[in-house]
Amino acid sequence: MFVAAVAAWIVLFVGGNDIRGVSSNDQHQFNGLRLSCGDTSIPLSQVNDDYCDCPDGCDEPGTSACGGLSKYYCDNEGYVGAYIPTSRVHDGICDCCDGSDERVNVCPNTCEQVGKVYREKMAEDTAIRERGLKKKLEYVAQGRSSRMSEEQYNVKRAELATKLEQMDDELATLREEADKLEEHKEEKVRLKENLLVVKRIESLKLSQLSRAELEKLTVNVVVKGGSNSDLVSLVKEILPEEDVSWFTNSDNEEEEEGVDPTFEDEHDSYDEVDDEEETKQAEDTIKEKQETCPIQSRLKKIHTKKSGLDGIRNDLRNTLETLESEFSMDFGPEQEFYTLKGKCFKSKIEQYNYEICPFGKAKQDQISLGDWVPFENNDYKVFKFQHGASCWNGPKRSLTVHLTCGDIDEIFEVWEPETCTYHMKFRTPAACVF
Ligand code: MAN
Repeated sequence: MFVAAVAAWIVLFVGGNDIRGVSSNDQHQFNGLRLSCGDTSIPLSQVNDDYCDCPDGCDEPGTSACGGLSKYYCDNEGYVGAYIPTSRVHDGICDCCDGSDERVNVCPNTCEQVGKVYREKMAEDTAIRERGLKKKLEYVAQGRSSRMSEEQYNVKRAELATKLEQMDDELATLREEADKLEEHKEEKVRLKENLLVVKRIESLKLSQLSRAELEKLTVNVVVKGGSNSDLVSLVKEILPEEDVSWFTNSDNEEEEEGVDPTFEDEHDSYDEVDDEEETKQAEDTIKEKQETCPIQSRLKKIHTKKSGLDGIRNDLRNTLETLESEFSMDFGPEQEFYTLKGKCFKSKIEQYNYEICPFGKAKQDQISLGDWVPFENNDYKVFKFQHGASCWNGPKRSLTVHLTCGDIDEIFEVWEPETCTYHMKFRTPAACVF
């Protein structure tokens, strides 16, 4: 009798008392004579007596007396333990796979079967994770070998900058030379025009005019004044017909309109002048061409060279910009995301074709879901795309891609919790962690 009493005392005070609905980790809370209950305590005999004594329901973990206030723990041996609200205890519905939430013989124990499926899934997940981790090592190696060190970057950048400077100097020299040649060419044209004026004045044959004719001309000029052409018509009025032939020649008129004979074809405008004039003009033309052609051909060469250099300069500028932007990009702490740059991943989910290009753009069919946003706050669990196509009466489209570990790169879920705000799940070896 005494031995039995001592044994009961030991069970109560040392432990081993199995309170229904309490996990083995929490059984120690019931190892005294009394249970703390709000500001006071209750005797242990009032635990699970189907009467709710404590305001937080902690005295009834194995009955529904306190409703949903407390939680019932199912051991679910063979599967995984779980909590359910105590309101579901003894409600005739089997919530725990071990059936312990209902009275004896109400629910079958299905934990072995459920556990088998669960274990298979866990084993599969583990295998995927292991393959993913192995692949991640390749991604890391690829990223590390492809990314340049700061030192390499500085050398390359300096090289490109120097080449650009050289190119700029060369282009400036060419521009200067071209400007000088253009000036020279214009000067020649001016000289030619002046020469024509002189020739025209000579052709007026003023020296052959009589005193009376000169007086008449002077009076006319003073009275009527005017431009060169006015002067020409004044002279025409007093000169005999044959002396004004030079002015009426159509080729000369053409020259007066500003056509530059220097750059005309071989057969230009001197065909119809008289013999003497023709010979003189021809000689002039040859002389002029000899003088101006080198300028023209040099200018042509400069322009060809300049456009070639402009092309090279643009390529250099682009290479430098790409180098700078790529170097400043964050590809993850181990460069594990570098491999995904320049690649795109597509998946048809419901009626839409989704495409993401990490470090680039994202699309829903042809609609932009936004441009890449660099990783923020060292958080490498999401990709973000922003400033996509505007939503009708709403925001610009944006996408948040949640990354999970996988052995392949693949979009596998998309949802749109708010109109035009998209979420996606993407599995990738880059997101696997050791
Ligand atoms: C399109 C799609 C949808 C979006 C609506 C908003 O149909 O981009 O995802 O919700 O436009 O008008």
